[in-house]
Amino acid sequence: MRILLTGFEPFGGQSLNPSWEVARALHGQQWPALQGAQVVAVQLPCVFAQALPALQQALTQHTPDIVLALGQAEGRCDLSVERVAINVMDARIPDNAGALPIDVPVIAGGPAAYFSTLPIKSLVAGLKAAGFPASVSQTAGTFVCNQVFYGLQHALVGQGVHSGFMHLPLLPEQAAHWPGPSLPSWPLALQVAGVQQALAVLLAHRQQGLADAAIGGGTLN
Ligand code: PCA
Repeated sequence: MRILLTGFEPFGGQSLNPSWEVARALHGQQWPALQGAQVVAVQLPCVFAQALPALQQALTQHTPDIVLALGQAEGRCDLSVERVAINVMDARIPDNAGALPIDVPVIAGGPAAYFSTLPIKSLVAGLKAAGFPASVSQTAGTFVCNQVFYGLQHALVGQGVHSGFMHLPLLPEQAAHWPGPSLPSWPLALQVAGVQQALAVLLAHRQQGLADAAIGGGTLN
């Protein structure tokens, strides 16, 4: 089993991005719940024009069975498992190359949205059971994270790879200097442990061919 973990470079004037700090901490690591699966971390540029080519290169190079894309979501207070990626780029701040696309499709002519192919409800339940606050999020925004999530799902349609996106809170070092009202943060070690637990849940599902233990009995995931 190969797991691709992506994280983003810092953006918006920051010098850290928790998604990359977590991904790189887990690159090449082994722990019991991984059962020998390999974890490869790849950093993606926070640049609309470069993120999807970099993602595609990583998919081609590593041919993963599971992809968990990570991103920073300032203001979120838990591990945010994203349900859906939408076909729009609508930036509120410039990306790292200064681009500010407004109401532009991620992929012209593509479907309006893609659902995550991760077992999102089981993932949230498995995180909570291990003590990590987590929730399903209904929007990954309209910035580069959503673009990458959409491009990821688009690239893997019909390939049987389990893929999706999870947003992370800020790191304490970032929150301490954040302008405006104070924002929640998680220490890096806690974020790393949470993502380790997420990968354990995803692997167990993948290996056992389980359907999502959807609360309420729906069939979407
Ligand atoms: N967060 C941004 C882009 C990169 C990141 O880590 C987002 O939520 O779109």
